[in-house]
Amino acid sequence: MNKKFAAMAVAGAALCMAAIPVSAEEGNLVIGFAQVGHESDWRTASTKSCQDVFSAENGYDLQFVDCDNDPQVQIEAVRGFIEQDVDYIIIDPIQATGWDQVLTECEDAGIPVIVIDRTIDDSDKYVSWVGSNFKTEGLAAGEWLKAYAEAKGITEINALVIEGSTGASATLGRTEGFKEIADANGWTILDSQNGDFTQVGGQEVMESYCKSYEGQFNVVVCQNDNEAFGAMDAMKAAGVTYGVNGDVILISFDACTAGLEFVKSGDINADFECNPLAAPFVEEVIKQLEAGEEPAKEVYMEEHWFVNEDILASITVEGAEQPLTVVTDEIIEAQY
Ligand code: GYE
Repeated sequence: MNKKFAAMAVAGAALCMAAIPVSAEEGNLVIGFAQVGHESDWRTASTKSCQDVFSAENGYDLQFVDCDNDPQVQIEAVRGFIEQDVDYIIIDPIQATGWDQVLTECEDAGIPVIVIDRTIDDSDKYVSWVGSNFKTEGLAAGEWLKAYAEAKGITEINALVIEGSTGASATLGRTEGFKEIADANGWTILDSQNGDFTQVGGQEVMESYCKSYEGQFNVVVCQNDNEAFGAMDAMKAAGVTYGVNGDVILISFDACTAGLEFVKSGDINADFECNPLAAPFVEEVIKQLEAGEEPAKEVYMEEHWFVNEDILASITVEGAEQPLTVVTDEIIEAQY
């Protein structure tokens, strides 16, 4: 345990100091990870990344809890880690708020918390956060659509958005970023509903959109690939064509392998990457804490914007020019 937190533990939690981590192999660091759930390909890649890095071979004892997208279960999982007196707690917060109380409990127990992926917006009682800028992703989707529509001579945008889970920072940021560009350009967002980051959710929302907005939309924005897979099934069933040869421009986020395959085939026009491989950076933070160093409060993952057509070289997002990558087999091969 690093010095700063050891000192807090002495001050705050004599009881926890006496506890012994369960099933810890001699010398292994015990890591509790409260994962969101198993809703998407992205999530599977995130879980695997943590399991690979925090393996017994690497000197860790990973206590993994799949919280099944239930915020209350996640808070209780964190309390369980405190009871076990784990060495570090990793949280991928299902919701952006509701954290200060349990993070105070972690602090009182002297257990450093590292947040990954989604942000915690109502407490700063954690050591580091490693993740993505979701608003930037939403802005990128908007900037790409603007440039693409111009290149194709499309003058009117009527968009339907399928959001991720309500209250998740990934949802909030992507929604805000895309809406900012939509508002600035006078686009119509016909509707924006929760598809819960799942294929089933995406399909259900799209089925209802196809009925309510028949013939009225030319853009669908899905806030992750799995929702896009469901939306494609719903559009197909309703006789709506999409992708580079269709009537509807389909935009997605995540850019996991299966998503990129649909970009390559032209079914998804553009896919904005969210990199799930945070675990090596989390390990770096833990190593720094073990060495008594102070890690960065925020670590941003590197990500790319993927497209099917080679008609735009780059887009400018928040003043920075970023290239667009045309998906090839080699890129798909190398993706998670
Ligand atoms: O986009 C989605 C997942 O929090 C960034 O959660 C993550 C999101 C990701 O279920 O696929």
